[in-house]
Amino acid sequence: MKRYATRQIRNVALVGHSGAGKTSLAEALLHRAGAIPRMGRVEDGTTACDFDPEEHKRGISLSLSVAPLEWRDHKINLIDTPGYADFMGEVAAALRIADLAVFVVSALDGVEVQTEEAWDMARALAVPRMVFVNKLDHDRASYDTTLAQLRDRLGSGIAPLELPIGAGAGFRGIADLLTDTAHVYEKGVPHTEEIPDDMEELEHQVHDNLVEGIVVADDAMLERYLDGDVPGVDELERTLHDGIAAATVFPVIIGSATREVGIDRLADLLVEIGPSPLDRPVPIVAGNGDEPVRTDVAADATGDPLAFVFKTIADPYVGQVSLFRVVSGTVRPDDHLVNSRTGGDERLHGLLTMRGKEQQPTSELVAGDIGAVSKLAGTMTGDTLAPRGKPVRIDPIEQPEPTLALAVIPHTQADEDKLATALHRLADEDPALRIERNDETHQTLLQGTGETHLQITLEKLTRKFGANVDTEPIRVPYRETITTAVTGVEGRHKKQTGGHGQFGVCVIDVEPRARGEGFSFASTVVGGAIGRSYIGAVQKGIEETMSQGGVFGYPVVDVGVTVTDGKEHSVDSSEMAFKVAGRLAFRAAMAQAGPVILEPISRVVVVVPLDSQGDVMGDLNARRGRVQGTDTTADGRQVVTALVPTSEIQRYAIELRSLTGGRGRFHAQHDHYDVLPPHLVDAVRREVTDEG
Ligand SMILES: Nc1nc2c(ncn2[C@@H]2O[C@H](COP(=O)(O)OP(=O)(O)O)[C@@H](O)[C@H]2O)c(=O)[nH]1
Ligand SMILES: [Mg+2]
Repeated sequence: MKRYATRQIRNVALVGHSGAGKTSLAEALLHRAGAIPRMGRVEDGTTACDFDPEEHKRGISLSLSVAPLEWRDHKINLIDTPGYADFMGEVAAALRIADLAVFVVSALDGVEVQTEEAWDMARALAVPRMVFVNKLDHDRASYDTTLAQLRDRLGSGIAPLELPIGAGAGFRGIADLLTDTAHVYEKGVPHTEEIPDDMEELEHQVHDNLVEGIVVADDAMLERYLDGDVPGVDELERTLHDGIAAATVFPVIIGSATREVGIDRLADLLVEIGPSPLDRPVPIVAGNGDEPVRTDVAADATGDPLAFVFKTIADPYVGQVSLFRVVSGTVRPDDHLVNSRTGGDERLHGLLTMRGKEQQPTSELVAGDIGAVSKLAGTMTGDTLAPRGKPVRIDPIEQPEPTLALAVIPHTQADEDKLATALHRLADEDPALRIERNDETHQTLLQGTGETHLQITLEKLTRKFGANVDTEPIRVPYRETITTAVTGVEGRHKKQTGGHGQFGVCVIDVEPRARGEGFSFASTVVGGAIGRSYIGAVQKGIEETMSQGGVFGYPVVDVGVTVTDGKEHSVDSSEMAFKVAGRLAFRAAMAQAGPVILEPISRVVVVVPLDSQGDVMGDLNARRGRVQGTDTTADGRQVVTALVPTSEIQRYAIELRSLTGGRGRFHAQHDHYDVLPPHLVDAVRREVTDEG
């Protein structure tokens, strides 16, 4: 590939709902530009951007991928992203390094949930945006409906630049509203014609829409327009250009990825009006710890080299590959930079450009360009590499909260040996994945953003690292306690087995303590009825019993114990005997002291559209939840806060998604422990194993 200056680079993220045609559009752009000899198909698993077996199996993209192409003396770095709800973290990463986001919207399905979600993310980051309405060759495609939805759901500034000529199978070209010309396609190649007569009226009408969409970006022009003064084409184009860069105007163009209609026009537009890295300085944090200074750094190829790692790929053979954007300066193979988070030195051994999974060595990458490097020593996604002595950071990428978890159990010892490393490597590659060991329930937990995410993780675990696991539901960390005080309970351990016997007697009082106060132990034994070390042994026996499980088989908490009396034998007593006596006394006392199971309660905050608030609150009630309050966000969504038993929301990620058509979000956090209602105790109690 030729060398390109920063101003000739375009970093373009393709985003939108799953199935809209992003990966196909990337393929069509690569094909039109001659970067690939023939068009692959998503269905056949032959596209440049979907390359993982897990992606082929499902026919959907699961992680972002980068594919560069050359068009009219420019280098366009396409960043294809997944559109599936579980993988929005990948979209967040792509939006952080793109200078323009092309929203691909299917003219068949319209504006879908994940498109709106990604639009909100792009708006929050002030990323310039445009829309490509795809699949216009489809029989059920409707441009009018789609355009109306774009206006309705994405807000002001939607500026349709084009109209389709022909519909469904008869879709054959594009009318350009700014220049009043028709472009008719044959096998992906366009020729220019007059606008068909029967379209003229419609064209006028949409042209007015276009002008309205553009003039909103410029207050003075909007005022003149409202006074009846319609701006000329030149003025419109200039305003359009400024409006795109300012992320206030969003041009809409049209086509068909699989039929390769409108692809050249998209590429032209990216080159002509797409912002270059020069237009988009990157916010950085400079300075050492105490007094961080926030500034912007320009994409200056002669400046200090700075690289931002936005993606890590774990390859079991090659090792780790880090994808980065050169924020400023120029990087070359064997350059030394420092990881600003760790302070560790990193040498950029081989410098690469990526196209999907293919890697090409490259001799330099200038400011604004995207590349990769393998085998960095200690760098993760979200890290910044900077020159030594100039620790500069770029804010890490915001990751979605894990909302669903499952527990994994290795098949064999060999699998167990591989598991920890494999999980660690997968978590390095996938910042949305969290691994946790729960010492209370003795489970290894995978936490992710949804069922598909966790499923994919398990497949990768086996495919990439050869670790085979079973899964099981998460065990709820129930506990137990007592509700009334009991006094004078005796624990007597007496055994005569041939020679040496075992003897120990203790008498205890127990009382409930407040939630969270834990265990307390005291002795009121007087007159040396039992020795000091035996009292210690009683305490040990009780503490062991509490952690092994009380009458229902769960750890016992929040109990106060007092030893009041006891008996010892000069020959047969031992610490062991008093430990056993302590256990027996505690078990007996607990059984009389109104034992209950405590269940964890989570504080759940659910954000949903107004029209599903009723359903969501009803559902929370059905889960034994107690709604604490409701609120409204700035954009009119409802925020419901509730306390819900943790056992009832283990799979809430899946259930909320179906309850709200994917429009609901939630966050759950452990809040406190509360008594499990008596009618549920039998379903929850565990076999108590007394190995007394
Ligand atoms: N008819 C038609 N189908 C398309 C078009 N673009 C993509 N598709 C199909 O839509 C499906 C989803 O496409 P894909 O590129 O994977 O969408 P993505 O999830 O947005 O990446 C695939 O079956 C494609 O063949 C198009 O322009 N017209
Ligand atoms: Mg895709």
